[in-house]
Amino acid sequence: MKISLTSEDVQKFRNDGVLLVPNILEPSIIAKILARIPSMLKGEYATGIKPAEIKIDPTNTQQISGKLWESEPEIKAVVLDPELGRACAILGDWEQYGSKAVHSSLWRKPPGAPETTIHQDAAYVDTFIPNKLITALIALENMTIEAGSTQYILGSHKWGLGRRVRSLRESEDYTAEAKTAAREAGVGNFEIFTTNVESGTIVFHDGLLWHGAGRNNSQQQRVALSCAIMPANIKTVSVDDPYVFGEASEYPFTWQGKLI
Ligand SMILES: O=C(O)CCC(=O)C(=O)O
Repeated sequence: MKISLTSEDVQKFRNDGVLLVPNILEPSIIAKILARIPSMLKGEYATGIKPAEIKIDPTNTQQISGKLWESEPEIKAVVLDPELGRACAILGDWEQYGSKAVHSSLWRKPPGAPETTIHQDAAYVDTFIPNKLITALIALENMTIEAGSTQYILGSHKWGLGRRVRSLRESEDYTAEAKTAAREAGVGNFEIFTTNVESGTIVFHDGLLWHGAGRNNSQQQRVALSCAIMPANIKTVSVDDPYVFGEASEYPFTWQGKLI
């Protein structure tokens, strides 16, 4: 993959907390990952290694996640691609440290799957310092608004680090926790931004950005791959955590960094 970022892109990312970069992942690579999904849904992984978190309720948003690169070589080639680590380092302003992959999720919304609670990814990696995170969400199908495209509260990465949400799937009001965070940050009303995202597009978002996804009102599955990338100088401050994160040293470099 090749990701070219202009200084305007970097500025836009830092202002909004999100940046769409179209036409990055080649259709042939996407097809290989999509072809693996039926097996993954049956619990069959190419290497035999099961990821840490598997949520595959057929009527809800499905998430297969953890160190997904250890389970699926086709996914590994994408998540650990140095270009992805380099792009995140430029956007996150950590080029001197290089980048590590700390998490990856396959997000699948079958037809009818409800909204995904608006949340902050950085709240789930708070056992690492510095708590700098960029998520690269790669559309593996066209993510139309009708099919439940990702939703973002632009600028909400400036609200600071909030709490984890109670559940990504079971909220009566999927915006409730974001409303609380906005109130706590002294923000009045906010708007939710969403758009049609073409297959192969990478949407980078700041780990502090509040985001979720809409209901899939279409007849097609909606699939995306998220890659959570942090600066390679992260240290673990606590491993007493119910989530899937362990020692920082366990996580692979995706890009070695550059001398500045
Ligand atoms: O678009 C989605 O399915 C939501 C993705 C998401 O919440 C994430 O990447 O953290």
